[in-house]
Amino acid sequence: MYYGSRIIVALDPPDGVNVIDWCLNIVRETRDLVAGYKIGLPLVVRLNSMEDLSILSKAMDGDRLKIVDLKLADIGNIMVSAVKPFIHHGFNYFIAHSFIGCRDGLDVLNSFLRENNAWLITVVSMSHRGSVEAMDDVVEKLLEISVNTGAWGVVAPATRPEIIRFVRKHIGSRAKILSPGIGPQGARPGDALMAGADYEIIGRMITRSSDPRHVVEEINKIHESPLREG
Ligand code: BMP
Repeated sequence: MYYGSRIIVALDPPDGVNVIDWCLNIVRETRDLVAGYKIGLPLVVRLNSMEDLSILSKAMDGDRLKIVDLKLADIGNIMVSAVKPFIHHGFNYFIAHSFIGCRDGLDVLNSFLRENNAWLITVVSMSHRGSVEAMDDVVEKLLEISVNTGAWGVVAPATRPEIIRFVRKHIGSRAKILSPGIGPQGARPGDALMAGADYEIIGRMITRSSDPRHVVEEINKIHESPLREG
């Protein structure tokens, strides 16, 4: 068993595959080398049965982060309805947008998650360029909402390390930072960790490779070096 990996693999299946078989192959090849997995709409909308999620969550080792990324942005009651089936099938971390606010929104979701041994992750800035059009102007406000809600973690972009540095300075150790945007989106493995992130969310660089296990091993090595220096 490999402890200490900072990699969360984004399981976004390509066209033309059986999505559960595709995920299971990658999970079985990498589960002893990563911190966790993230599933989202590209997988969920192609499931034949929600029961398949149990097979998938069981294949991930028990102590992995099993993140569901629906980027929820609704009233609390509706978000609770949306996460319930995933909790039932063994998933335990859920991503929601922070811009919806705490009262009757994130606070309701967070309370429900905590009662069910699950944790909230909020989005405070995104990795694509459009994030600067609105979200990045209010990152501080979004962080305040996230911290007031008691979010376990926040998503901030590996593509803009200055935002990660800002987020870390602002929240200290009150929440984890999870950073996507590595590989096809432009950031390099290790960039986000160097800026203060706790985990790097990495999809295609690993999942589209002919040897996902090897890529994960190489990224773990890169991650260990900045951490040693830091
Ligand atoms: P990839 O490494 O293949 O670019 O995938 C990145 C993953 O992170 C995707 O699942 C995407 O939904 C997610 N993500 C992102 O790319 N940017 C964000 O700002 C927030 C995300 O959740």
